[in-house]
Amino acid sequence: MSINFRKVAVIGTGFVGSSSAFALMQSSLFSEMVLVDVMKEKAEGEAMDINHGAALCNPMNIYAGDYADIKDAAIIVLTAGANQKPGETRLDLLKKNISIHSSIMAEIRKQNCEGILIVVANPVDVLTLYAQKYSGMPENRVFGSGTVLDTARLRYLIGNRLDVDARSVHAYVIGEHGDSEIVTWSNANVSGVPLSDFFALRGMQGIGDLEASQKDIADDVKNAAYKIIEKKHATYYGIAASVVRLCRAVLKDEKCVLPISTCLHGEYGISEVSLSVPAIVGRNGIEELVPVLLSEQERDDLLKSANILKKSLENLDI
Ligand code: 6V0
Repeated sequence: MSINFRKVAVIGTGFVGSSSAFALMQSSLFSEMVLVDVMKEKAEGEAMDINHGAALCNPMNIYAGDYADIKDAAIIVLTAGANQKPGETRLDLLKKNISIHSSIMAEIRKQNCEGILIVVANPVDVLTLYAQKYSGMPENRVFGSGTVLDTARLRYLIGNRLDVDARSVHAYVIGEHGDSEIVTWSNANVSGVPLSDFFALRGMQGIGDLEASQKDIADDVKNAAYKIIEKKHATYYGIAASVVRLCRAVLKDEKCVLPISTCLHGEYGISEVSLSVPAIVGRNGIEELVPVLLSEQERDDLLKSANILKKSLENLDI
């Protein structure tokens, strides 16, 4: 069976899956969307609701289906799994979600999917490694949303602080999508102007301001999910927009550089662990990892992040 480039599948129709489905409907990227959930009624209800919205803005065929329906999808978005409760870290979800994903991988494997699999459920780095090993799909066609959302949060906060469009800010969050993530301050810039110069340009003189602002911003990025979960029990709109961003990069073969999660094989001195680094994303999924220059401190922190993730793999049969 060949790929239907107008079709997307979303597995898991909780907060993240349904928000992603709604955002994908509005994106006009696809004309067909199948929703799969172990609670079939939930998927059916979401399909009905989103179809009614689609009738007003972007007619498409949205339905609840099962795994046979994902086979020809150009992109499969995997959001199924427990979410964080207040006080829980993403790594706390590991045992529950590996067990859910082990049954999902068995289903995906049977379909011999030729499209792209985007893992979103947490802990996204470990579940990406798991999917790269057990989905039966080649490694380049499976990746995690990784720190795309964290990077959006970072760019939003820098843009907000400097009163400039977040899309003109160039900076990445890399490493674990979680507590050990790293902001690559050493190469951060606004439209090619180093951050320190841009701070001065916007009237924030003095290195003290810059360092304090960087620390505040990095903390806010790291704690964003905890704060949102404390207030509204789940996060979903930011990740839904990240899913659309990734789908657009793939579908339109954009070859856009995005910090997605994938298994490293010696890059940055890291092996056999999945975490986020900037990569060129296009029709074939991951085309190439981009070796961004890091400071010594950032390199050390990336290794620490990799080690934390590696430790979380101990006692798991991956
Ligand atoms: P939710 O609202 O509890 O939805 C989970 C859905 O998965 C439910 O509808 C379940 O019925 C379904 N489900 C469970 N088991 C299966 C199965 N075997 N097959 C199919 N469907 C199943 O959670 P929510 O939508 O809030 O979060 C989903 C996942 O996304 C969690 O792991 C979150 O931590 C993660 N997030 C990841 C983000 C990222 O940046 N990568 C951001 C936000 C949340």
